[in-house]
Amino acid sequence: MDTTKKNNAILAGVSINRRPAWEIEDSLEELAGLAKTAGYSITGKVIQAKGRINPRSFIGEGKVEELLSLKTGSNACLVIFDDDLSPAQCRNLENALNCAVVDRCGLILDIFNRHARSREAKTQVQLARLEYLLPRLTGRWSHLSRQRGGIGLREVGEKQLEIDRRIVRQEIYRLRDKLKAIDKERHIQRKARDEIFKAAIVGYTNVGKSTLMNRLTMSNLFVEDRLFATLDACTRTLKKARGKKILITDTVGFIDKLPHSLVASFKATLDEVRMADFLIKMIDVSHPRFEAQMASTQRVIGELGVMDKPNLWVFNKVDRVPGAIVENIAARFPGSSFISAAKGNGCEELVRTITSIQEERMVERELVLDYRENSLLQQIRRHGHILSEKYTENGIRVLFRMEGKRLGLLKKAGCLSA
Ligand SMILES: Nc1nc2c(ncn2[C@@H]2O[C@H](COP(=O)(O)OP(=O)(O)OP(=O)(O)O)[C@@H](O)[C@H]2O)c(=O)[nH]1
Ligand SMILES: [Mg+2]
Repeated sequence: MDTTKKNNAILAGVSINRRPAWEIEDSLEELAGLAKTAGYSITGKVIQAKGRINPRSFIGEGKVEELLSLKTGSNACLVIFDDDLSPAQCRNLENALNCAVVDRCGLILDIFNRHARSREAKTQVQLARLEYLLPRLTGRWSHLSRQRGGIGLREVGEKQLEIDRRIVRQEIYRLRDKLKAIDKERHIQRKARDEIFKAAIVGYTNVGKSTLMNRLTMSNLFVEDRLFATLDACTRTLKKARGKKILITDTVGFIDKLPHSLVASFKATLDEVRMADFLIKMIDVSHPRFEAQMASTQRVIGELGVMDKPNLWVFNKVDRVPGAIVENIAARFPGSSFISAAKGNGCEELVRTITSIQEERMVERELVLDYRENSLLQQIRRHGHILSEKYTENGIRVLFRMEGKRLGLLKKAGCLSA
């Protein structure tokens, strides 16, 4: 769906499984943030507090009536549901309300589509969108426009619809193949970096991940007060005074109810998180529900299967909250870091923490290297700390500290036994 125009929209939320009212209000507020990012003005909202889900129209008939009059009164062109709608529910609602209806997933896909920059992100988003749209292609608004190669709003007949579906399916296969090829390239790039300690910044969208990345790596990545500013994982070198090289990766933000198709197609990006040695779990401490952010972050980390990785909670935006509150939170989450990525508070300390975590992972080993194996000595220098170096009859006796994972380098060269 094309949402580039500034348009009026109405939000709709339902209390499923007796969720408390504040939870729905919060979720709708986040939905409003998403809608704003997508270029909409919110002109009203409807909440169905009780009752069962209507399989036909998701909300009850009375609520549909309420939505219709609100929509007409406020001149809205779109109704955005906070929960997943089935393709049939979406269709029925569109017919009843006589306007476009989209759910949270559809809206997120739309935002992702507009924020995608790299070839990889664009391919991932396009695939997720088509998978989302395929069961939703209807005569009322078929989304395919072959001329533009994109997706638009257009009325079509049944025959055209079948053709459209076929084209979408073919396109899905093509994009999957393309992603596989990109994934291969990535794999090769990652392998080259595999020997270097890598920390990934993860967390809810808009918490300040890219701001921290910019500070730590002196980069100039795009930062904005909007949801999903970053869609591409980006890896750079941590700039610091001493020690071994450390890489930092900025990642796409998390959000509750992220479309499954998106999670799947962002596999390559999220693989960066899986490959990391260490996770910086970032939270916006100034967010009224920062604890819900912590829970979401834990959940996604669990889903990615990286719960066991060494990690650190980093509470950002301390400049936005009174010191007493920060102290209170610090007492509740001992061992966490408190920073302002924008202002720089606590960032040097964070760098020291990351460095010491890298150093803690090092083990001590001794080796006697043949004088001809100069390149191995260089490898040890590059990836570890040499404690002593003695020139003996048999070769160079080196005592060094190196990360356990990197010892593979030397094992491969036959210098170290397992
Ligand atoms: N006051 C304050 N604002 C901050 C701080 N860190 C980041 N911000 C602001 O928060 C907003 C989001 O920052 P980003 O760095 O884009 O956040 P992100 O986590 O990368 O967001 P996504 O890429 O959209 O998931 C921007 O407006 C930043 O200027 C901070 O320490 N203090
Ligand atoms: Mg970002």
